[in-house]
Formats: sequence, structure tokens, C-alpha cells
Amino acid sequence: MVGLIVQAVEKHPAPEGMAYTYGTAGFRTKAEVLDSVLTRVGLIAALRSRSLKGKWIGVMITASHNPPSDNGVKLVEPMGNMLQEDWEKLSTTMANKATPDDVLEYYREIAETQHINLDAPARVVVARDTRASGARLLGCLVDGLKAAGAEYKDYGFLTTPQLHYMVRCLNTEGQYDSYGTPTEKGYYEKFGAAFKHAMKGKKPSGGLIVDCANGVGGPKLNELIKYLPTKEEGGLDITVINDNVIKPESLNVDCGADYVKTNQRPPPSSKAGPNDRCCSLDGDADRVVYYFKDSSNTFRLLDGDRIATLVASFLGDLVRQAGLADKITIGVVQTAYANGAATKYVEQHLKLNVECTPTGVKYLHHAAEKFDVGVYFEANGHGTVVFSDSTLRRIQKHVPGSLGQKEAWDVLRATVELINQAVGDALSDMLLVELVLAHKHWTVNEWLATYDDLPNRLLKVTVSDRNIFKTTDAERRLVSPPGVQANIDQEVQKVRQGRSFARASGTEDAVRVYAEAATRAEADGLANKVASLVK
Ligand code: NG1
Ligand code: ZN
Repeated sequence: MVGLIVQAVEKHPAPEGMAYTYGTAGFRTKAEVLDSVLTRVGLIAALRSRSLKGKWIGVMITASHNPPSDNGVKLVEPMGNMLQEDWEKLSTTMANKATPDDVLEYYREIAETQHINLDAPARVVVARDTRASGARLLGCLVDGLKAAGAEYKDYGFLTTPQLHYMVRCLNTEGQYDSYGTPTEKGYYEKFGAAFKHAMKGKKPSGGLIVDCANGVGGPKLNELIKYLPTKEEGGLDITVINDNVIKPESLNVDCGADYVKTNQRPPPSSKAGPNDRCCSLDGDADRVVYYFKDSSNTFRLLDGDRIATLVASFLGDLVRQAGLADKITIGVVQTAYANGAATKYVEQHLKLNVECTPTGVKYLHHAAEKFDVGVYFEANGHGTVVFSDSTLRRIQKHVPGSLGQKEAWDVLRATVELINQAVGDALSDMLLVELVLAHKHWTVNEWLATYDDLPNRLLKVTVSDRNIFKTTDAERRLVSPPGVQANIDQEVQKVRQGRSFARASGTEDAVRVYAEAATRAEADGLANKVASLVK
């Protein structure tokens, strides 16, 4: 193994002058400087699996909504969660080791400090999105996996959530908590069947246009559709657009969830008419946002906050109607980027607990796990719902007291199945939204009418060193550089319903400034003021 590791690392030398960090979304940068990282991630994945006595670990090669020339890689824990934090640090250190000998030495050091038996089995599942660099990077990863003596399964092209699903299925196969069959067909069958059960013959109002960002979500959605009830059977009428994966240079270009959310407009390729329900996935299909043009042709975004409120209200109704209200509490987890109006709606109208965490799905997921039912979404469309084990058992064991309770209980159980609890999944989230709208007999207009978003602005500010920006209170307040927060507070006071914060991005070399206020002019003015304060 020693010789093999040295050989593999020699084959993919680290470029000079690069500093890699395992950030919120794993390693992510220009694809051409990632070869050495992938080989080292192969070694880390093998070690992580061995540290868990041969449980399957996932490796996903993707750069999500980033441009086609980027790529990235992230690791997935056995139950489909994001990599544990101490292993993020080990990964970062490993990625920055310069020579093959340094790598080998660090490999041994990890084994020693983490008490890993290097003879234990190592099992790793890999998949990638449709980027042109994916095949080459897969080769670099596999060299690392083979050198470390890991058994690996390559699923080819998958969406990120499908890979998370495979990992969870493989680790629960044959057990009481078996998550499903670890095949693509198994994934489509599970979610297709759950959707059909949960719909209970309800008819969706109108069709749905799905923009797939020219990414891996396109072919996968086209496949999933085959497992859903047809239009004739009262199922969804889905039109798929931007599903061209033959031209990888078109990935995320003028389309996709990030384009729509950032530019507040539909993809130019969309032919949707007024009030047509539309949604956009991102490049690896773990994010989804809805939108439409209203009768006066104004663009209306229904983002992650809206999905969270819609889903939380639906689950609240089902739990109540099933007769479980006094046994199950529902909570909503957001980040500071959630619109203030959404937070208020959840607290005052839905009367549910809201928790705010730092940016990054791992924080939201963790906080959501503390509730019986935790609904978590980032405003940009990442998110899902998690049910605690005891809640799942409680739902299963429940004995409905009436026909009405039984109806709601049936729908609740099928809805649990429909939600990809391993991780936020654009395809499963999309089916969930469609389900809720059909049950509520709502169009996008009723959904939009639940509350009015406060006008807001998100700015990206280039600074000389973003690392000096340190925050507290779930990133809502700056503690460093000194004095800046007090200045921000002063500016916030000057506008009505003002709120603003600045934090260093975890994925880009910039500081992000968010501001909201009663009017568009006040929100824009506040954002610009705060941007000038952090420059
Ligand atoms: P950063 O760059 O740390 O703001 C961005 C998104 C996050 C999350 C991560 C990972 C915003 C404001 N931030 O993080 O929500 O999606 O990327 O992809 O949207
Ligand atoms: Zn993504």
C-alpha cells in the first residue's frame, strides 16, 4: 500500500502556490488545479470508511451552480449527511501536503491519531455531475482509492442528493431502518410511489415548467417522470427545459436556480406565460426555487423561505388532522438570509418555533434534528425536512380515531417517504411543493399571497482580506473589524423595518452584505451604505 500511495500521489502532483480549503461545499475551485486534491480525497475517504469499520462513504464530484470551468469534491457520511467537521480539517491539511512523502506521513498520522486499523475494510461510493472535467477528476480520485486499497462503486452521473441517497441505502441495507434500494431505479421507484400515494388522486392545477440548469438534474428528471402518474392519470404535466448535457459549457449559463435567484428573473430561454408555474434546479440538483410572471408581467420569486413556510404549514395541518398535534412539534430552521417577513409569518401565523443558524446546510440540518419535525431551507433553495426517529415511530404506531384522521395519517406517512431526509433534494422538494399545492388547491398566486416579502438586496463586496470579518449571533453581528457593527447599526436605524448584516463568504473570496427594509429604495440604500462600511 505504501508504494502505491506514493505512486498515486506522484502521478498527480500538487500545483505550486495553491492553498485548498474544505469549505461549506467541500473543495471547490478551477477544475484544472484539482487533480492532486482528488487523489488525496480518495485517501481520506478510505480512512474515513475504515474509521467507521467499513461503512460506505460517499464522494461527489461537482461544483453545483459554479461556472462550467470549475469543479469540486465533497464527502458524504454513512447516513447521507455532510462530512463531520474534524474530518473537514483533516481533509484540508491532507490537500495541502506538498510531496508524496508528506502525504504518506500524514496518512499514517491520521490512522494513528484517529485509532484507525489500516487493515479494516474501506468502502467508497462515487458519482459526478456532467462537467467536462469530471471524467479526468474521477480518474484521479480512483487512483487514490485504489492506492489506499478501498473497494469502490462508481455510479457514473448522479445528482448530489441521489449520491447521498445511495450512501444511506448501502449502509442501511437489510436493516430495520433500510432507506431503499441502492440503485437509480430504486430512487425513482421510492419517490415516484410516495408521490402517487400522497397525492391521493388530487389534481394539480396547471402544468409545471422545470429549468434544469443544463445539468445532471435534466436527464434524471426525465427518468423520474417515467415513474410518476401520467398527465392522463391526473399526474403532473411537466415541461423540462435546459436539459442539454451534451454541451457541458452551457451548464448554469443563463439558467438554473442561482441565475434566477441572483438576477430575479426567469432564464431567457423560458417561454412561460403569465401565471405559469416554473421552477429552476441548480447544476447538481440539490437546490430548487419556484417563480412565475404575474398577470402584469412582474417576476415573482418563490424561494427557499416560501418552500419552508408552505411545507411547514402543510405538515402542521396533517399532524393536527391526524390527531397527533399534542405529540409532535414542528420547527423551522433558517439562516440570517431568510426574509424577515417569512420569519414573522412562521412565528405569528403558523405559530411555530424558528431557529436561526449560520450559513451552510450542515448547521441547518443539525439544528433541524433537534425538533420532532425540522423544516429547514436556505433562502436560495437548499433544504429538506427531517423527522426524528421517535417521531417516525410515533407516526407509524398511531391509531387514527376517525376516517378523517386516517386520511390525514395516510398522506402524512406517504409525505415522509417523499422527502429525501438524507439531504436537500431538488427533485424530491419539487414533488413535495407540487403535492402541497395540489392538496391545498392552490396556484402560485395563493402561495405568493401568504405574506409579502420585504424588499431586499444581496451584494458581494471584494475586500483585501475577508478573514478579518468575524461574526456572532448566527452571523447576524460582526465582532471584527472593531467598530464596524456599530456603524451598521446606525445605518439600520435610519430606514423602516431595516435589517442588515455582513459576513465573509465561505465559498468565494468576498464579503456578502444583506439588507432588507420597508421599500426597495431603502433596502438598496442600506445595502450600499453597509457595503461601503466594510470595504
Ligand atoms: P457563502 O458563499 O458562504 O455565502 C453560499 C450560499 C449558501 C450555501 C453555500 C454552499 C448564500 C448567501 N450563500 O455560501 O447559502 O448555499 O454557498 O453552496 O446564498
Ligand atoms: Zn448545488
